[in-house]
Amino acid sequence: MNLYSVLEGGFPCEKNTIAIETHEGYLYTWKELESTVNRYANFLTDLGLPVGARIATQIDKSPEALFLYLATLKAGFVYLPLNTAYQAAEMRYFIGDARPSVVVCSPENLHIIHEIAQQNAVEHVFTLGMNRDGSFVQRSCSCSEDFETVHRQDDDLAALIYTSGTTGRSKGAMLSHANLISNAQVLHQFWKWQSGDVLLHTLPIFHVHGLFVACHGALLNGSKMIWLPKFDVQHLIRHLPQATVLMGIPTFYVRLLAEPSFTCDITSNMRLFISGSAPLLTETFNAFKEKTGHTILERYGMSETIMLVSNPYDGDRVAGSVGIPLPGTELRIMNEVGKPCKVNEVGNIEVKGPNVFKGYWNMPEKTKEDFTADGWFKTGDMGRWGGQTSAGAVPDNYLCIVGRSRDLIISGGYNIYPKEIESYLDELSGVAESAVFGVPHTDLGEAVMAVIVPKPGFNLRADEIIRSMNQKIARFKVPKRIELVDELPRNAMGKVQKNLLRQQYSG
Ligand code: MCA
Ligand code: AMP
Repeated sequence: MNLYSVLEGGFPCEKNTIAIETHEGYLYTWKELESTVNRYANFLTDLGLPVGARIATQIDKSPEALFLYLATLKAGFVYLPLNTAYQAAEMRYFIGDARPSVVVCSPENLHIIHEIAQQNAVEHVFTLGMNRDGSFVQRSCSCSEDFETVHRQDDDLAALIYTSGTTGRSKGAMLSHANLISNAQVLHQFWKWQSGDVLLHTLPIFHVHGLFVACHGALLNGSKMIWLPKFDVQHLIRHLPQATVLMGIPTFYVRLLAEPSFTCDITSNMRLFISGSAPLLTETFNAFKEKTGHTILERYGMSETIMLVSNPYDGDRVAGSVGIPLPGTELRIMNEVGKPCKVNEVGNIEVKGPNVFKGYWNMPEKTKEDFTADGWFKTGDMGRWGGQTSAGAVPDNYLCIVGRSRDLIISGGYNIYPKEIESYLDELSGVAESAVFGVPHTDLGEAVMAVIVPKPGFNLRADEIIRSMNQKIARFKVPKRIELVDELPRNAMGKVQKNLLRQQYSG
C-alpha cells in the first residue's frame, strides 16, 4: 500500500480547516495541501520518469517542500532529501551514488547543482525557493488538481535517507512504504495523538526526525502544524501557547531553559514534549520538569529503523532511559560471546521489526555486514536493560543507551563520522595526520574537535584550517576546536588512543 493513502486517511473531512500555519502567518488549508500535492504529483508523472525514480531535494524548509515530499510518495517515486548544509563535494557524492532522475534545489544553488547534475546525467533540475517560488512551482502551476494515488507494494521504496558511514562514505538507507506506514501507525497510537492536537514543527525536514516522525504524526492525526523554518528560541516561545506537541532534540530543551523569557505559563497548553536523536541529560530532564511541570518523553531511533523505543505516554518516563521497545519492534542486547545480556549488563543493541529498512543503497556487502545471520539489524549502539542512573533505579524492561560501538559524534542531533573529517584534514597541505573526536558541549551535546600533527617545516594555524574546511564540507561537521600537537597518543598496536584525547580535551 502507498504510504500517502495511509496518511491521507487521517486528513480531516472538513477541508477548509488549517493544515499548516507558517511563522509569517500564511495559512494553508487541507484543500490547498491536497490540490498542491496533486499538481506536483501530476507534474512529476508527466516527466515520464522510470519506476523507482529518485527525486532528490536540497531545499529550504517550506510548506511547498513538504508538499513535494508528499507528491513524490503519491506519484509512487522515491524521495531523497539532503541536508541544506551540504556543499558541492558532498552533493557530488550523493547525486553520483543515488543517480536521481530529478534534483530540486534552492534557486541560489542552481548553478552548482546544475553542473553536478549534468556530470551525472540527471535529466531534470528544478528550483524551489522559500517563498512559493522557483521553477518547480511555476512549471507545475498549470497541472491538474486531481491525481489518483499510484499503487505501491509494501516493499517498494518510499525514501532513501543518507546516514554518515564509518568509512567516511555515507550510506543510503532504503525505507519502504511498509516501513514508514508501520512506524507512523505505531507512534500515532503510542503517543496518543488526539483530536485538537497542534504540532509545533521546528526541526529540519531532511531527516527522519523532522520529516517522518513529526510530519507523519500530524498528518495521520489530521492535526494542524505550526511551521517554523528553523529552530529559533524566540519563535518557539511565541508559538508554544498555541501548540500541544513539540518534537525536538536535547539542544532545543537546553536552549529553552537558558532563555529567561521561557516560563511555565508558556507551556500550559502543551500535552507532550518529545526528545530524541541524541541523549537527553538527566539534568535537562529534571530542570525542564521543575520549570514547567512537564516530563519530557525521550525516545530512540535511527534512520535505518525509524523509531524503535520510547518512554511510555501514560506510565513512568524515566530520566536517562529511552524507554521500552515500541509495539512490533523486537530488541535484544547481545554480549561479546553472542548471548543475550542480563539486566544491567552492557552489550550491542540489535533489532527486528516491520520498521527495519531494506538495506543500504548499492551496498549489498555493507548491508550483509550489518545484519546477523538470523536477520537482526546491528544498530551499532550499546545499551543495557535497567540498572541505575544518577536519577535512581531504572525498571528492568527499560533500555538505557550507554554509548556506541561506532566511532560516531552526535552534534546538535547531526551525526558526524570522524573518519570523514580526518580524510579532509589529511588532504590539507602541511598536515601529517589528524584525529577527530567528540568533546562534551553544553549546547550541542557533543562538539567536533580535531588534533593535528603538522608536517615538519609547516607552520599551520587552526583558524586558517577551520576557514578552509568551511569551504569544503557542511559547516556543522567542521571542528569547533583544533589543537596542533607534535604526535598523537598511540597504544602498543599503533592505534590512536582517542579515549585519551577525549579525556584530555573534555573540560
Ligand atoms: C548548526 N551548526 C552546527 C549545528 N547546527 N554545528 C554543529 N552541530 C550542529 N548540529 C553551526 C552552523 O554550521 C553554523 O556554523 C552555526 O552553527 C550557526 O548555524 P545555525 O544554522 O544558525 O545553527 P542553529 O540554528 O543554532 O542550529 C542548531 C540546531 C540545528 C538547532 C541544533 O542543528 C538543528 O535543528 N538540529 C536538528 C538536527 C536533527 O533534526 N537531527 C535529527 C537527525 P558557522 O557559524 O561556522 O557558519 S537524526 C534522526 O533523524 C534519528 C532517526 C533520530 O533518532 O531522530
Ligand atoms: P541517524 O544515523 O542520524 O539516524 O542517528 C541515529 C543515532 O542517533 C542512533 O544510532 C543513536 O546513536 C542516536 N540516538 C537517537 N536517539 C537517541 C537517544 N534518545 N539517546 C541516545 N542516542 C540516540
